[in-house]
Amino acid sequence: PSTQDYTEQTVQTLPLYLTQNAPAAMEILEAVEPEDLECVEVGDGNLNLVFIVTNKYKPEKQVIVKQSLPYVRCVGESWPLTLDRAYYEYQALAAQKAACPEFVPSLYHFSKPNGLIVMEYLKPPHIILRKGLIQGIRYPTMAVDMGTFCGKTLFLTSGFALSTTELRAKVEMWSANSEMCALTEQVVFTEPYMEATNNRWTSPQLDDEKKAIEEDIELKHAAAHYKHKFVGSTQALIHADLHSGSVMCAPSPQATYVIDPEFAFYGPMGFDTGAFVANLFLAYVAQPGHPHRGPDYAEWILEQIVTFYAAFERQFLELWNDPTAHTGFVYGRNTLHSPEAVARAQQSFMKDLLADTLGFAGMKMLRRIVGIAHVEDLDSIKDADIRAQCERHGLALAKTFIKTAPLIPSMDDAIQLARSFK
Ligand code: ADP
Ligand code: SR1
Ligand code: MG
Ligand code: MG
Ligand code: MG
Repeated sequence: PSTQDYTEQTVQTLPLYLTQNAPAAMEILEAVEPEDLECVEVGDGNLNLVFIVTNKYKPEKQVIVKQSLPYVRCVGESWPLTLDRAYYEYQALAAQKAACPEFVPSLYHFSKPNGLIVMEYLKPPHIILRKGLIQGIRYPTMAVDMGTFCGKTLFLTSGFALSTTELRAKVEMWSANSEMCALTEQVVFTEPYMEATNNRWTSPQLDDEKKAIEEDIELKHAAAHYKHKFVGSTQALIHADLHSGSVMCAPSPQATYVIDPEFAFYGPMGFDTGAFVANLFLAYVAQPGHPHRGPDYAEWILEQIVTFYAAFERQFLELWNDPTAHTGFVYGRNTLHSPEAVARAQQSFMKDLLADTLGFAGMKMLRRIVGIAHVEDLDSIKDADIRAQCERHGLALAKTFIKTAPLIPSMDDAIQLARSFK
């Protein structure tokens, strides 16, 4: 949409906007007029505005309003960014809800010109997973839930479930989210490996580490391979920003929701599994900066990485083994039907996917330490020497993943590497 038809909402304007434009949201709110509504802005992400809207007279009746700004929020108007990201977020939430309804919030309203989505409010005790990990919360089913989410959304939107014609139509539609892909290409795959004004790192402690990245030909070669794969692979509809700030959890009873898929497009499956694993590894390497939690919590995080990946593989293979789900052309059942042929195909596909997961995980870890956008797990460590030590650990692990992912036989071996690099 052009910015002409766009009105940036405020806590003052939003009640009238909803009353005039969003009947389904008003129904959820059980509200009839603007005066019934109260709004607060709570956005803490890098890109957008987020409001909680409450019915003053029925305070349990609440919704979330998320609105794109015509620029990158954490940078300002100097970095314009398409309002269309709200359209792709809305479409991706709908597609993910269809594939995995249990872990995706409900949608109530969408306006393309305003880049505005109204969705289910995930109330306290739901909090952002990253914040929960910083507090030292142990979530009993989060890792399995996230494995299930990735298994279902990646399998069911891919050529394992779709015909070639269907897949190409989806690829065409989602390819138009290219401005968001370009942002990722810039801040994840390119700038961290060169001198760029957007980059930042703990300085002077990591100055030598940053220079070494720029001069490491083997690392830059491997990074170029993953960038090529990010741009050229069209395996599945991926979330494409699946860090621990895109997950909301409640501890007990445990609940898990995935939010914020505005970067979604048809890309490599391993970019999602890798992003999630990367953010757990970052939480792990940050543990010496949060000593009050004790060493057990660091081990708990590593266990979650293995549990997540096992649940992902289990869910993915369960769908592959189900003829009502495996209806697509990839390893089509008409040609590959003997149990030996299927076992071989599954083994080889899952081996490649593990390598992609670890390679992309390395890319996502490295960018969070020397690129533009960091993670609170590390940034909240006040002592710069301790923080730099944690970040060195993260960089060593990231570089090993980027350079040698195909040589790491299992996720158990990957967490063993994380332990051994201390
Ligand atoms: P951004 O794209 O700017 O990163 P997010 O979608 O991640 O925006 O939302 C920013 C914050 O708003 C989240 O970290 C969370 O605190 C809050 N939020 C977003 N969606 C919801 C929701 N459905 N329920 C509750 N809080 C939400
Ligand atoms: C300007 S970079 C901002 C980052 O925040 C988003 O959530 C994505 O991770 C993006 O890379
Ligand atoms: Mg976010
Ligand atoms: Mg976002
Ligand atoms: Mg990341």
